[in-house]
Order: sequence, then structure tokens, then C-alpha cells
Amino acid sequence: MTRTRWMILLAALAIGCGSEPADDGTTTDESTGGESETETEVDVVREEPDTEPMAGARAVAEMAPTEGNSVSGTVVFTQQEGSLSVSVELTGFEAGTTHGIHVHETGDCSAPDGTSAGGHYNPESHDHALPDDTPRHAGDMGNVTADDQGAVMTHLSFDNISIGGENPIENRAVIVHAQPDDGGQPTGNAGARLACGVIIIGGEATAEAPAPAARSAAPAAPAAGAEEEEMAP
Ligand SMILES: [Cu+2]
Repeated sequence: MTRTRWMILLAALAIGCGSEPADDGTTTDESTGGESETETEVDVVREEPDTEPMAGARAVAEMAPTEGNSVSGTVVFTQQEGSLSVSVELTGFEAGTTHGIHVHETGDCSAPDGTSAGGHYNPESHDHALPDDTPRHAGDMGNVTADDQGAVMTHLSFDNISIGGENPIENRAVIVHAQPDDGGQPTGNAGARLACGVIIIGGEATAEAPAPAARSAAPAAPAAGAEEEEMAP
């Protein structure tokens, strides 16, 4: 590049750094080549973090009843722009009852009472709360209420959890409880665990989930009862 072209390029850059957008076409013909090279270099510097939510991605928790219970169904998570859509379809409740539903820390439903899923997913170490409140555990999805057939079919939406981004839920577990989540500390007094499902990306949960034998093969868990949830972290 000639000295003259360098001078023109520097002048164009000075103008560009003032108030003009870089791509508004106001630079002189002579400097066009250099301008393009400069823009390219700037673009290369930009990097997206590796934790962007996977827009359009889907994850499914196939909910299976814990021992002695009958609640089952699916919880489907779909990543939207800026929020995570959650579609809950469950059956096997008593009619008209309300039940806490959370994302729990560990994608392991092998224990007969679901305690292998650990405590609430709470990577930010917040206090427990219902979804109307902030801050709260990332996994605090609040409650679902059964209809007169004992079924739940509802849609929820959250902006504090994601698939692949902030507070990722994949390979954790959804737990549905015997009692309503009342928002109290430490975990909402929601009682025993009625159903558990591991959250698997891609929606092929039945093919990828741990073998059904895992539950019966699991080491005997201590009988935790309704108080278990209170002791969870
Ligand atoms: Cu829970």
C-alpha cells in the first residue's frame, strides 16, 4: 500500500471514529479498500460467550412416579428468545390438588423416593421463593394444580433458567411434590416427592433416560418421608 493510500486511510479512520457509522458509505473512493480491511479486523475481535441459550432447543423430563405414587407424564422445556417455556402434562393426582414443582440439582431419579435428585437447583445460593419473587432458587417453578380429573396441563415461562445458557437445566431433574409450595424456607414445605424425571436435551427421553431397572437396582435409600424436602439444601 502506498504512502498516499495510508494517509487517506488514516484520515478516513479518524472520521469514522468521530461520529459516522463505519458502514454509511461516506468515505472516499480511494479509501474503500482499506476501510473494508479494518472492518473485518474489528469483527474478528468480537466473541460470543460460550453460554448462550440454545434458541429453539428442546429438553424433556419423562416423569415417573416414585414408589407408592401414581403421578406421571412429561415436562417439556423449549428455549425461546429470552425465556424458557415449560409445558407440564401430568396425570395421577387427586382432583383439585396443588403441588410444588421444581428443578432439582441432580439428574438422578434412581432412589425409590426421588431423594437422589438432591435439593433444589440453586446455583446462585438464593433463598427459596415462589416464581413471583426475585431472587429465588433457579429451580423454583412454583406450583401446578390438578383439574377435576387429577390432571395437569399447563404452560409456565421462566427467564432465570435456560437450555445451554444461564443456569442450564439439562441433566438435572424435575420433581413434583405431594404438597403445595408455600414459598416458605428453606424449600417451600412441599413434602414428599411424587414424581421425578431427568431433563434430557432433544426430547428423546425415553431412549436416553437411565434404564428403568436403575430405580429397583438403586441402593436402599433411608425412608425420608415428608420431612425430607425440609432437609434438602
Ligand atoms: Cu422440589
